[in-house]
Amino acid sequence: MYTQSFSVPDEGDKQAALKTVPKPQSAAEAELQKRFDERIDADGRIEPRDWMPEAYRKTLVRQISQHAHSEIVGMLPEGNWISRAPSLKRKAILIAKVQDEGGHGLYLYSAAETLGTSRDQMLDGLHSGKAKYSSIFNYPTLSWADMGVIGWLVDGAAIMNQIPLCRCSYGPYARAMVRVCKEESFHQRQGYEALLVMMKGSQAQREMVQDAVNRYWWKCLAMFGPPDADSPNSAQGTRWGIKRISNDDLRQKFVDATVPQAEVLGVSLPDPDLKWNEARGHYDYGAIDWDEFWQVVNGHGPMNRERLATRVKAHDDGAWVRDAAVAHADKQKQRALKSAA
Ligand code: FAQ
Repeated sequence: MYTQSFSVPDEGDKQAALKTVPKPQSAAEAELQKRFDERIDADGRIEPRDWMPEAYRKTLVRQISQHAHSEIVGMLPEGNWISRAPSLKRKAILIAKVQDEGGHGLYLYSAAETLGTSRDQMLDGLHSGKAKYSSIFNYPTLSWADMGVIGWLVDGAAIMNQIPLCRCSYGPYARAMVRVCKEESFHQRQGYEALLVMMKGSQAQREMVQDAVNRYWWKCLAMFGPPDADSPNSAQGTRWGIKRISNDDLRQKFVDATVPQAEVLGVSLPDPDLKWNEARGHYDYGAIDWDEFWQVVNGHGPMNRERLATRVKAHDDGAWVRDAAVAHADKQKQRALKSAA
């Protein structure tokens, strides 16, 4: 259930690819499909109780659950620095940010549950290694500057990708994204501000920031997903109004927005091919290492094992809380039955 339920042939022919969605069987289903298509074409919203094609449902469960997993696994690299924050102010900000990411995971699991999948099923997918989560969280956080760079670049990339999702065709996902984006924008600014302070500090601090930028830049570009030509889910996701802007277009927007921010900060971006292209009206940038990306996505990044092991342990350690909540709910039910009798 965590991978695409229908395969899109890599023929470079998007129309042919769209035809792989199974056709409705009965006249009643054909009518429902027609209404669904009309609503999508009119840029309307699909809500949990509306009829929807199974492939649309599965695609949303795949994307929303992976997004939720990314948020909660994304708590780990920064959580690692809470006890080592350089001041009370930075510690309070970091705790708030990490808590927000946990909250984002919860809104997203709830949104995915409206599609008829349980949280346990989704977590099983994550813990067994079947479900994906964002590649970016499989890298270590080596210095305090990584906290600033994650805010500036990782949250910056996340916002770039998530703003169009506020207009996604599935109502609960789109609504969750509105709040998530507001919070992410605070995350991005706090990271940038922390870096500005460090860049005005000592030479050692400036070098620490540059080192963090060097390590994270290319990984952030890969966060947007494979190039459009190698993105099997894009054509159908776009047709269904889930995806509004393509992986490559979002990546380009991110580069264009980030280069001037790097100049203000006084850091260089580690790409000798990065330069303004007057004819395109965009920055050109160098080649992304897609082999490394797929290695990481397939579980072989520097921190994949540790991230999953930490998540599984946290889940197991929390079993008593879930058991206590179930026992409490059972007691309340018994009491209600007794007083009704
Ligand atoms: N990492 O055909 P496409 C955050 C997979 S939240 C791992 O292009 P699609 C907040 C993809 O799933 C960051 N896997 O797929 C935060 C698919 O595999 P599948 C997460 C990736 O869905 C900040 C295969 O490659 N954001 O950072 C990645 O059309 C700081 C082929 O790809 C979201 O999840 C990747 N980077 O487009 C937290 C946003 N990219 O499933 C803490 C919602 C691609 O077929 C601290 N998701 N893959 O087996 C999306 O917008 C889309 O799912 C994309 C991928 C754009 C990620």
